[in-house]
Amino acid sequence: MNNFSIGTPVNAATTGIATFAKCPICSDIRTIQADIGILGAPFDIAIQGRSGTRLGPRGIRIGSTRFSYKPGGTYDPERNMMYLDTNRWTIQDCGDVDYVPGDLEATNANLTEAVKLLVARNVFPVILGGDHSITYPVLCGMEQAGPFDIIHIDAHLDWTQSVGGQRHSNGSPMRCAADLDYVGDIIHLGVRGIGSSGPSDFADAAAHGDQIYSVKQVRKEGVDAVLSSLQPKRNVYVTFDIDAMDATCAPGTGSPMFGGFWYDEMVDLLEAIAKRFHVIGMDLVEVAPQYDEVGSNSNTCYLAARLISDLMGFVTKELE
Ligand SMILES: [Mn+2]
Repeated sequence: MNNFSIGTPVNAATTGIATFAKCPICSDIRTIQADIGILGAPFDIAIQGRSGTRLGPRGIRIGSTRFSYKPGGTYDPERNMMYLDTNRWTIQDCGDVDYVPGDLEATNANLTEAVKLLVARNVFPVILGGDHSITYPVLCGMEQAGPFDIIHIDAHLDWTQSVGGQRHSNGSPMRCAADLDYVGDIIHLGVRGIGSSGPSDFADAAAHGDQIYSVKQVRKEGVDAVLSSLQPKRNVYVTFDIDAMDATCAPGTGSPMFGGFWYDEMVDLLEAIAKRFHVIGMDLVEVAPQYDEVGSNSNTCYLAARLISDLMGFVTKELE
């Protein structure tokens, strides 16, 4: 969306409406015609630790205004490639899914329905969380896109049985995902540190056939070896918890963890995922901008926006 200008608009990052990467707004998801649809899920009522991810989509959008996709694409000098050419790819920001205060079921139903609408219209969903409980209702909305495998990038396993009887907390999305009959294999990348999943949860995940890799294991074995635990060319959904990244570059989250991935190695991983599999959708969750603003720094929001943009660029490049 161009700013008003007597001459050619500059559209500087600090101006205009802060849609994702300042992409055009889709005002009615029921009639969307786009290749990629950005959709916010600003809910954090299922979080166990520090709240705040309800402001995640807004924070990520503000972080993303540093990018502006344009005709001809954006140049990556390291790869000598142009990415996300707006003449080739239509990316629209669908706004947020409505949140019903205190009602996880009604809120999740809204999210599932919105994702179904995107899938039915062949739009690649990019979901901005929200706490990690949003992934299960997103996956429910992805049923028509199944079967598919899942790549789960996270400091935590997220296979917790229940938290005080609540099966849909932010500690349980992968256990819930494993119950869906159109979800195939699951791999977890980045698991480390303290989480709500205990030894029996890890045993359950292993019994389901999940492959679990810590950051150290990914580094030791290499990206190709780790990704070879999934069949190539299959459909894959990517769910990305920002706490997979090291706490020093991603402090703006409920449970930041040291010993995480660095940006450069994550970009290589995302590129390898896009080349090896057919990525059909993604979410990025657990960004809590409140904890990010030390010294007016919004690194985590910017990092999240950057990682989403990188994966969108790699995925679309494979289809050009
Ligand atoms: Mn998680």
